[in-house]
Amino acid sequence: KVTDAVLDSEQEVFSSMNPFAPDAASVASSIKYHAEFTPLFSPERFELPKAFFATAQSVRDALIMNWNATYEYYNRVNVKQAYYLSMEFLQGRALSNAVGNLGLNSAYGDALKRLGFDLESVASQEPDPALGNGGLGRLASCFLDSMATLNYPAWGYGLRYKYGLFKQRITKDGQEEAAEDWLELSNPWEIVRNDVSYPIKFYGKVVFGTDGKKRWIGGEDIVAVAYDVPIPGYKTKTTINLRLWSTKAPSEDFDLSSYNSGKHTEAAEALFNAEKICFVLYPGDESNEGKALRLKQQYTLCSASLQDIVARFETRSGGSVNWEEFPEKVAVQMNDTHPTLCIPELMRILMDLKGLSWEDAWKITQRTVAYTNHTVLPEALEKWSLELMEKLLPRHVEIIEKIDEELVRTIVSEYGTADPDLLEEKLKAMRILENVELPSAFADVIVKPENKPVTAKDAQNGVKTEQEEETIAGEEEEEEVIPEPTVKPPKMVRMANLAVVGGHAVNGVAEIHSEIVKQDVFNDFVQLWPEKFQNKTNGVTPRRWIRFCNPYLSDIITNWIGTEDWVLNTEKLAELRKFADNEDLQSEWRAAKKKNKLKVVALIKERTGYTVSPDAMFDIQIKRIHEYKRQLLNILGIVDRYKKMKEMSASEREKAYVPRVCIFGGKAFATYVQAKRIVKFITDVASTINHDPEIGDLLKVIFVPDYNVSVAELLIPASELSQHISTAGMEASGTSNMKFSMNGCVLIGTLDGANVEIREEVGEENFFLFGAKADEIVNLRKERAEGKFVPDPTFEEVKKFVRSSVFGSNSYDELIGSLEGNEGFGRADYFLVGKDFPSYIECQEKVDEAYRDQKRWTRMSILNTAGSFKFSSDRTIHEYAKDIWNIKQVELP
Ligand code: NBG
Repeated sequence: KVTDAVLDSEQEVFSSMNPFAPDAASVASSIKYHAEFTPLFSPERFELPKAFFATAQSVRDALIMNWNATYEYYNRVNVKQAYYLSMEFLQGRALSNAVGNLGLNSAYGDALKRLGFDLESVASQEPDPALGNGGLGRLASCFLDSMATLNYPAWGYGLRYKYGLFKQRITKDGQEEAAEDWLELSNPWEIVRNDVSYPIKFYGKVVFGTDGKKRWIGGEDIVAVAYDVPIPGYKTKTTINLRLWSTKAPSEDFDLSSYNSGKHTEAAEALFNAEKICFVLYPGDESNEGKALRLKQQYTLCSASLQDIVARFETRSGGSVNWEEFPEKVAVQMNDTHPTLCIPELMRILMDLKGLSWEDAWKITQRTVAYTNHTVLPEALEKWSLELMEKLLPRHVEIIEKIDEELVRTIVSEYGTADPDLLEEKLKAMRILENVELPSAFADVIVKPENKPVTAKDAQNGVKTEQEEETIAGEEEEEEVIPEPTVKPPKMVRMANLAVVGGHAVNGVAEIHSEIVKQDVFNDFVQLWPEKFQNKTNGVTPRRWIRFCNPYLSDIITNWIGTEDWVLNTEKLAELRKFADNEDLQSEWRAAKKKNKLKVVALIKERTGYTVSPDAMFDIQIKRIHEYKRQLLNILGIVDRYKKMKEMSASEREKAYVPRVCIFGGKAFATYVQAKRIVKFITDVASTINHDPEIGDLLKVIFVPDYNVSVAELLIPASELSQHISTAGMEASGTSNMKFSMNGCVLIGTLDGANVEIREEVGEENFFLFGAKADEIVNLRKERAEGKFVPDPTFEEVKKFVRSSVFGSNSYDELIGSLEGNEGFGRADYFLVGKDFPSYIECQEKVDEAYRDQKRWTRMSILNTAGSFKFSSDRTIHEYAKDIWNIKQVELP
C-alpha cells in the first residue's frame, strides 16, 4: 500500500515544478480573475462553459511560464532539437491532461468546488479538437506527451484547421457528416504569434537571379501565422510546443478600390483563397481543385515549418552560421508521406536562399530528414500529378527532377546496363517520377522503357488530369486486341520514393509491418541502402490512456505495486503478475471495471437511447471504418450469434451464450461508399436485435455516434473484450489495441500489426487468436480468385439470413456482393472475411467459455495490464531519439 511518505514526496515534486503556489485559494482567485478579465462571455452569469474557459486560461498561465522557461533554456544551451511534422494531431481534450500532468488535480478540484463546480463537469465542457483522422494523428499526440515528459527538446508542427474532422450523425440512412466548428467559442490553449509568420508562394515561375542563382517569382503569395499550443510533460517543468500554422492573405491583397466600387466578392477573393487552405483536414480530392488544395496544405506545413526551423538555427548560431552543423542541431521527422515536400523545400531554402551548392544542400537535407511509413495499402502511398505540381511548385519540380536523375545514376551504376530487363524493372520500381522519360543524360545508355499505352481503365487513378492527352489506339489495332480507348499513363511524383531517397531513415511502426516494408513495399531500396530501414513499434501515453482516463484502475495499480512510478516506468506494471490470482486484487479489479462500465451505460443511454446491462460482457471495436479493419466480420459474427439464438429455446440460449453488449464506434471517410454501407448495416442489425424481446440482455448492438478521443477515454476503461481483426498484413500497427490491453481488456485478433507483439508480451493464453497469417494472404486471394475457395456453410447461411430481410427491406446487395465478387461488386472478398469467418466464430465461442469463469477472466485481464508495459510511447520516443534523431534529454535547471 502507498505510504504517506510516498504521497508527500510526490507532492514535493509537483510543487517544485509549478511556478505559482498551487493551493486551492490561489487557484480559485486565478480562475475568478480570468472569468472577469479574459472574457469570452457576458459578465452577468458564471456558468459551466465560462467556468471551463476561465479554468483553462488559469492553467494556461502555468503552462506559459514553463513553456517560456523551457525555450529560454534550449536557446541558451543550443541543443539538437527534433521536429515532428504531421498533417494530423488528434489531441483530445487538454484540461484534465494538463492539470494531471502539472499535479494540480486537488488544487483545481478544491478551487472549483469553492466556486460551485466540479472539475469533471468543467472538463467535459471542452470541445474535443479533432485535427486528425485516426491512429496516425493520435500517435503524433501521444508522442508529444512523451517528448515533454521525458525532457526531450522536440516540437510538433501541424496545421490549425478551422473545422476538425466532421461530426458524425447516425440517421436511419446511416452516417451523415456535419462541420465540426471546434473553434466556435475560441481555443483557450492556443497563443497566436502574430510576429511569427512566413510567406508561402504557389504557382509563378523560375528565373535566374543576377547572382546566377535560381529564383522562384510571381504567382500567389500567402502568409502562414503561428499558433502555439503548450504541451506539458508529466511531473516535469518541461513544456514543449505544438506550433500550428494558419493561413491568411498578405494585408495588401485586400482590394479596397474594388470593394468600394461594389465588387465585394472579388475584392476579398485573395483572402478566401488563402484562408481556405486551413479550413478542413483532408478536403475531398476527387476534383482537381481539391487535389490542388491538399497539395497547398502539405506545402504550407513544410515551407512554414522549415523556414521557422532554419530561422531558429540561424538565431541560435549567433553571428556565425555554419550550415554543415544544421543536421547536428535539427532532426525533422516526417509523419507519413504528407510532409515529404520538406525534402525539396529544404533543398530550395539552402540553395536558393542561403547560397549552398547542390551537393552540400543534399548532404544536409539527407542527414536531417527521416520518414515514418504508416501503411502498406498501395492506394495510400501518395502520388501527385506531375502536371499539377509543375504548376503549383515549379521550383520544387526542378529539384525533384534532379533528385530523380541522381537516383537513376545510382541505379544504373549499381545494376549496370548488361541486363536491360533488370535495369528497367529497377528503374520502374524505384524512380520518383513515374511514367516519365529518362533524363536525357541516360537516353542513350539505356534502352528506353517502352512508353506502353495503358487502357483507360488501368489508368483510372489520377488519369483525369491527362484526359487531353492524345490517344494512340492505332498501335493496338496491329496487335488485334480489343480496341479499348487508350491514353498515355499519367506522369506522377511518388512521394514515398522521394521520402525514402531523401531521408536517412525509414521506419515502420510494428515489427511485422517493418518486415513487410522491407520485404515488399520498399524492397528495392533495402537492397541499395539496408542501413536506412528500421522498426519503431508504436506506443501510447500511459498518462492519458490509464492514469487519467482510468483513475479507479490506476489507484489499484498504485496500491498493489506500492508506488505511482509505473506512470513513468511502465515496466513496473509487470509486478502485477505476481498478484494475478490474488482474490482481493481480483475483486477490486472487477469492481473498478464495473464502475467504468456504469459510466458507459450512461453514455450509451444518452447517445443512443438504448439501455444496456452493466453485467453483460462489453465487447468493443472502435476505429475508423475500413474494409480491411473488417467491422463487417464482427457484425456478421453478431448476426450468426443472433440467428443461432433465434433457433434455440430460451433456456438453451442462456446456457449457450454469455450476455454481451457489442459496441462499435468510428467514422467512415465521407466519400468511402462501402465503409458507409457498413455503418448503415451495423445500425440496421442493431435496431432489429435491440428491439427483439426474445433476446433481451443476451445481446445488444450499439453504434456510438461521433466517436472521438473523449469517447475512447470512456469506452476503453470499460472494455472487457476488444476486436483487432484486420486481414493479416494490412494493419500497420494499431494503437487502440495497446490502450485496451493496458486497461485490462482481453483482445481478440489476427496476427497483424502490434497484435503480434502484444500477444507475445501478455502471453498466448491471454489473447484470443484466429485467422489466416500474413504470409498466407497472397495465396488465399489467388485461390479465391481461381474459384478454389470452399465456402464455409455457416458463412453461406449467415449471408442468406441477411438477404432474407430480417434487418429491414434492404438486401445489402453491395455489401454481401463484395464478399462474393459478383458482377459489379469488385474484387471477390479481397479482405478474406469469408475465409476467416469459421475460425472467428470458433474463437468467439472460446471467449464466452473463458468469460463464464470470472476468476480466469480477471486473471487474463490483470495479465494484460501487466504485460502491456512495452507499449508506452515513452519507450518508442526513447528509440526514435537514440536511433533516428540523435537527441539527448535535457532537464531544465
Ligand atoms: C495508421 C495505421 C495504423 C497505425 C497508425 C499509427 C495511417 C495512414 N496509418 O495501423 O493504419 O497504428 O497509422 O502508426 O493512418
